[in-house]
Amino acid sequence: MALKFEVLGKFNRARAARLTLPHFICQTPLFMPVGTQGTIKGLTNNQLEEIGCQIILGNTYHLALRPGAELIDDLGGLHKFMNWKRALLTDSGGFQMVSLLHLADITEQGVTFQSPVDGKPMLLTPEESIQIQNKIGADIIMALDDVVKTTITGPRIEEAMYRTLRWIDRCIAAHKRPDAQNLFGIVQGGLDPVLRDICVRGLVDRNLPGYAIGGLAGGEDKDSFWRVVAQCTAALPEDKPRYVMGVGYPLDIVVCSALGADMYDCVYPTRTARFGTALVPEGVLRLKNQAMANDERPIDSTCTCMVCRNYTRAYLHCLVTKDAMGSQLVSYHNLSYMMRLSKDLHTSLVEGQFPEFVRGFLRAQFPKGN
Ligand code: PRF
Ligand code: ZN
Repeated sequence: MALKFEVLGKFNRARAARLTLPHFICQTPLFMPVGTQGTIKGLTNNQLEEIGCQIILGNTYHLALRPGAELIDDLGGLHKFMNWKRALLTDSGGFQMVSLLHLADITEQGVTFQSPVDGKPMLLTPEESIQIQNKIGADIIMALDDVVKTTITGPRIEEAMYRTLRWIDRCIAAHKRPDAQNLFGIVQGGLDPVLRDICVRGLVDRNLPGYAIGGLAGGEDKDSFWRVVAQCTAALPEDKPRYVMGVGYPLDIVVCSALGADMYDCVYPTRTARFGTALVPEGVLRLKNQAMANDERPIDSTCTCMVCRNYTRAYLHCLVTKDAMGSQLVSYHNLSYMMRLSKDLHTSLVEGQFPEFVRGFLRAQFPKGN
C-alpha cells in the first residue's frame, strides 16, 4: 500500500482526513479537476498550485492514444512529462470509451472499440489498462470496470457488477507497482442495493488501498444517487479513502461528504466556465446575461481568487464565449471555488463546525425555503 489515511475530524459519518500519497500530502474532502490530455483546460500548473489544487485526474484512454504510454514512460512518467509535482490519479479508460465512443463494446476479455485515429478495432483488457497506468505512474490508479448507465434495468446491471468483480482480480494480478501506486477498486451494481452490497463486500475482501463508488451521476434522480452513496460509504472501511466518481456539483459534494465520502472529480466547473457560468455561494452566475454588461462587481465578493480581485462581471461578460481568456478566467474562478469548498469542508470538520458550515451552505443555495 502506497498511502496513509488519517482521520483528523468527524461529524457523524462525515470525516476530514490527511491522505498521504507518494507525491503529495492531501487534505480531504478533496476535489480533483479533470485533465484529459495531461492538462486542465485553461490553467497552468502554477495557477493550479496557486489555487490549492492537490491532485489532478488524467485519463488512461486519452493519454494512451496521445502521446502514448510508452513515450510517457520513456520520458520519466506523467509527473515529469507534464511537470506536475503534486498527486495524480488516472482513470482506467473503460468508462471514457463507453461514454465517448458509442462504438465501444464490452466482452469478458475487455472493452473493444474502434480507434478514433485509424478506425481499427482495439481491445483494452484489465491487464492492459493496469500496464498502461503503471507506465503513466499516477499516485492512484483505477481498476477497469464494466460501467452501465444507472437508468437501464434488467440483467445487464448484474452482469456488469459480477464482471467488475472478476476484473478486479485480473487488475490486482497485473499491478506491478503496488509500493508506488495505489490501485482503487470501483463499486458497481446500479441502483440495486443487493448488487451494490455484493460488490462492496467482494472489493473489501480484496483489501485494496482505497475504493470508488462508480456508475453514478448518469442521469438517475438525486434520491437514488444519495441512497447508493449512503449504502456504500456505510459498508466501506473507515480507514480507507472513498471516492465518488464523476461528482460533481457543489451541492452533491457537500451531501456526499456528509455521507462519508472523501474524494470527487468532475469536468463540470471547467466545462460550465466555457459556457460563461460561474460558481458562486448562491448557485450559479450566468455571465452572458445582459444584466452583467455594466455590473462592476467581481464574480463573487466573498472570493479572494486572482479573478475576483482583478476583474469585473462587466469585463468577463464581454470576454466569455468570444475570447479564450474569458473561459480561462472563469475556469480559474470556478476551480478556486471548488478548492475553497473542499478546504472549508475539511476545516469545519476539524474544528467541530460541520453542521454550521452545511447550514450556511444550504441557506445560501436555497434562500427562504425555495
Ligand atoms: N467508472 C469509471 N470512471 C468513471 C465512472 C465509473 O463508474 C463514473 C461514474 N459514472 C465517472 N467516471 N472507471
Ligand atoms: Zn473568484
